Amino acid sequence: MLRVFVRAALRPRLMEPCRLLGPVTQIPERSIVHQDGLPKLPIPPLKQTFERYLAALEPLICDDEEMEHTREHVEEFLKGGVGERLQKSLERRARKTDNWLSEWWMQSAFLDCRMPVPVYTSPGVVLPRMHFQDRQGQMRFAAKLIAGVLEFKELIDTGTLPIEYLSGKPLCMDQYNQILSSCRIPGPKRDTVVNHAMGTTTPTHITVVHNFQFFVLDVYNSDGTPLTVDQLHMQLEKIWNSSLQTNKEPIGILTSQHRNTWGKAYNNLIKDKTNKESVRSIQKSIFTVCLDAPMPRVSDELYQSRVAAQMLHGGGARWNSGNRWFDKTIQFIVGEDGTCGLVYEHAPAEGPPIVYLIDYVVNYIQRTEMVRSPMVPLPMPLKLRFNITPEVKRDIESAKQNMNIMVHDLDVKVLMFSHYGKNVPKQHKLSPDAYVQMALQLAYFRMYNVCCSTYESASLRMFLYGRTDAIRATTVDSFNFVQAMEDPAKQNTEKVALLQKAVQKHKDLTYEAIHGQAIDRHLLGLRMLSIEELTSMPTIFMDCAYAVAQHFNLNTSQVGAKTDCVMCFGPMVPDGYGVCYNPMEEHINIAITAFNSCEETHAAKFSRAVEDALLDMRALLEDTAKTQQ
Ligand code: COA
Ligand code: HC5
Repeated sequence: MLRVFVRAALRPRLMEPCRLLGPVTQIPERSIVHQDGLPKLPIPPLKQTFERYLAALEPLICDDEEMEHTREHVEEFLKGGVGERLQKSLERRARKTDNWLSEWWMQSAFLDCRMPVPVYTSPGVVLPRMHFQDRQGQMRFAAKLIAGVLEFKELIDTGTLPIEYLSGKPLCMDQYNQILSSCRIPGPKRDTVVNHAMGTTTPTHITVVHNFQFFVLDVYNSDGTPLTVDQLHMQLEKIWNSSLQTNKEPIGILTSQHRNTWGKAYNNLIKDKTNKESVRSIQKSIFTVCLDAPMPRVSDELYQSRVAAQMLHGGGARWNSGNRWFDKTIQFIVGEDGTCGLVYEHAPAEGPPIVYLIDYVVNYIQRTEMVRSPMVPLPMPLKLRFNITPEVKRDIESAKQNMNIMVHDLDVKVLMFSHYGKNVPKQHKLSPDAYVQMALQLAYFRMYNVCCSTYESASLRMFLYGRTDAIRATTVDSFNFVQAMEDPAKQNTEKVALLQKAVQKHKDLTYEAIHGQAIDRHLLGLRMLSIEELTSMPTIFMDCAYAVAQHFNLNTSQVGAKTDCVMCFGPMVPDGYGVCYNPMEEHINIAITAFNSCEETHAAKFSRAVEDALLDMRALLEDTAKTQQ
């Protein structure tokens, strides 16, 4: 039975000025007000957070004196009254708002963040390679994809998406209202996100980009029905045929700039009325489809890594980086050689709703045949005009240069680990997610002989408007396990026992995180309030240990999909790795990124270390199980 939810955005959101939601005019009657039943994000007890913070630091800070200093700072914070005062303020904020964190999180994690969105914040998704090999196939596929997304949109609009669950608890569905018809807008200091899905006139067009040229494609007939696959196909053909020139200015590449730079360039760009209207049309559109030019062919082994890079940045100014509007929340990318996937601007939503949409659309594509429908002549899709003034031209040149630097700097390796999947850890009664995390810990330790601060995303969607908190995967127990694996004097039974303990610890941390009891967002809240309410920053946020704890060399996330796709994102720090994995029942897709400008990191080497770690861990479990029989 499908349960329905009410568009959460219909209720007034306190403290959410950063989301410029359009005026709400239609309030659909819904039978079950799912969102209203969701609990509010709690504020963990102060003492608990700091006990857990000190425990998290233990494997990371080897210097006893430094650890002692931090203990003193924590003690002073807890006993000197400052902690209590901030905690009380936080509790007041929680009482007054639907979610005490969401505005702060939106600002600090996304809108205040000045790095370019491609590579630094926007994740990519690579779909399995499709069977088409030419332009016809590309058009047919793109037409089905568009129709599939429109069918999914209908579920969002009517509030009939099935409610998702985690650990038996219903999840907040609000993010689905944010992923279509929305767009990030650059500002010289802070960005905003506009969402046109709730306005008086909701958008009825998508943006299609081909050879750097942008088109408005109306995807609904005048009676409100969506265009059929056949009709969409015809319209895409028209777009293709009227954008054959390949010498156009890649205006979209402006959106890949550092946000301050883009903020200034944006104001300059939209001074011109035609440019302003064209930009508004892209921002208002439901989503974007990028029909990409063919990329250089690579071996089958490198194919997935090449496509992951194409999703993250487009391949550079010469290739498809200008065939994007990186501020757009969802951009589907379809190439001629069977390449397809997407890049999405992260501010409005987490990966799981995007992946749920993909699973739906892939299923739609598989079950849909193109049926010839009676052809009502449709108008030619409108090509968006841009007046390229010398200043805009200068901004485009600078964006091209910076994009090329970014492309050269990103090191991507996709590991399609085919030896086993969730099945093996499950057979050994271990949580697959915790098990993969321990493999990452082992790989890192083998490469660097130390452990590092590790971030794993945990969903907070059990709570109204919840986004994420962090599971700090490096623990005393994970450290004991990886050290034992490298110690020839240790018996296998002991190694297995340490693995089980480390996995259990990870499971406990996961449980705490998804139930709103992790430490990172609480610390963020206390720090934000310190800025707002105190004259000086408490020493807990100023010491070396805090800096080490925040420097996530391993930036990881599990995003499970039904579709055999690869999810990817860039590292969080200059000397770190981004690791996104999709554990399937019998194999695991893992995308690893690093920066070439860092001599210490190497995505392919780390990938080999992860593969070895996963193989060694299975061998350890199986050998030990055999000897115990
Ligand atoms: N023995 C046997 N099976 C076990 C087990 C055990 N000890 N522990 C877990 N399992 C099973 C589970 O029942 C589950 O089964 P399923 O495959 O049939 O669903 C499966 O193994 C997976 O469980 P596990 O690996 O423990 O974790 P999880 O899938 O619950 O994921 C998180 C953990 C942290 C990833 C998840 O809680 C979460 O927060 N996901 C969202 C992350 C996110 O938002 N990422 C994107 C950010 S943009
Ligand atoms: C399509 C997969 C997207 C995964 C994106 C993701 O995991 O983003 C994390 C979100 C968060 O708040 O934890 C951030 N991270 C990339 C830094 C892990």
